[in-house]
Amino acid sequence: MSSSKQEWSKQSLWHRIANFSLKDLKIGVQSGLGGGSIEQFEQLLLEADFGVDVTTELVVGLEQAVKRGKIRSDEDFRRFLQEQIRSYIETNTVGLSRTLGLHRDGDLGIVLVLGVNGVGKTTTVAKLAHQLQEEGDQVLLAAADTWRAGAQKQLRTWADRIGAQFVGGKEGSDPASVAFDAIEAATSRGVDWVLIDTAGRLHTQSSLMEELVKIDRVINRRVQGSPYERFLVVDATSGQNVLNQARQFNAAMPLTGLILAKFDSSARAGTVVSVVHELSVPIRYLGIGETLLDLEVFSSTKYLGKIFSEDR
Ligand SMILES: Nc1nc2c(ncn2[C@@H]2O[C@H](COP(=O)(O)OP(=O)(O)OP(=O)(O)O)[C@@H](O)[C@H]2O)c(=O)[nH]1
Ligand SMILES: [Mg+2]
Repeated sequence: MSSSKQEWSKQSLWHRIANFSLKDLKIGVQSGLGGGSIEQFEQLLLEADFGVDVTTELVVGLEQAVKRGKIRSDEDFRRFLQEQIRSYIETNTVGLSRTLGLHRDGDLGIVLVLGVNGVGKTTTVAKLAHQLQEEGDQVLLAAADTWRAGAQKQLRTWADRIGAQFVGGKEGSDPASVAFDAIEAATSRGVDWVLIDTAGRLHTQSSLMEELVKIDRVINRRVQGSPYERFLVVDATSGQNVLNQARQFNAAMPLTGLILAKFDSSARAGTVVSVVHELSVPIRYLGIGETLLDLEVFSSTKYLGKIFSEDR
């Protein structure tokens, strides 16, 4: 286990939440909940970016469970929290096989990677490509970031390092045509996967979001039933703004997964819960560092296990 993997759970505010005890909550089996302490708990949930909706539901649920006598010990309390949070984050996170959970059934698999500036898109593309190549698949990286100076070179460098193929475009050229060229090249060369990196864009800039819709349209015309993943990379340290980003990108094209990058430096993991709760888009991977191996397939059991078991 790399040190980055060990760190993320330690820093988490979730620890403080999980370690909140019945004594802190002033729950008496007869007396119910103490007023001030439940507010403190609520505040902790909000600080951890669970968002207002999820926080309110959790607190109301907790109050009801206490009233019904279902929570009598710290163990009950922790189990209650764990199960509630699990119910929020478990959408279709399972069902896709192999190490990365990516299926292609003999067809060309296409992965489009989206997100706002600097969240970790290009690094994530490289990590995914590396792991697929390690499994024996051939990967082609497509640099559809024709916007930022240096973006082409950055992805090409990753491709060379990993031993993946590369298709790019001139600076300022149409990113949709890069996607088109990449899929053409992959098809004719018999490559297994095309991973398409896109430019960082603000979810509030409609012309840039339109550009994405165009890329999506080009891909959809080409895929004809092939597996096509649309992953939104978000910065796990960004808090509730992630929810706004996810809403806008998901409106531009239905996302098939979220990738929480920079999870190693995050203390605001509640974000995950509110995004999945509202949009029903599963979390697929956690980025847990800057190296090629620092990408974990998301597992709610593992995630909750870590949060609720360490350093009580
Ligand atoms: N700690 C940590 N750093 C990460 C992770 N993923 C990416 N980074 C770092 O974040 C920075 C930005 O990464 P990029 O992959 O270039 O981000 P991007 O979204 O492609 O950026 P733009 O193309 O400019 O929008 C780099 O320094 C990466 O090393 C992660 O999971 N953990
Ligand atoms: Mg990039």
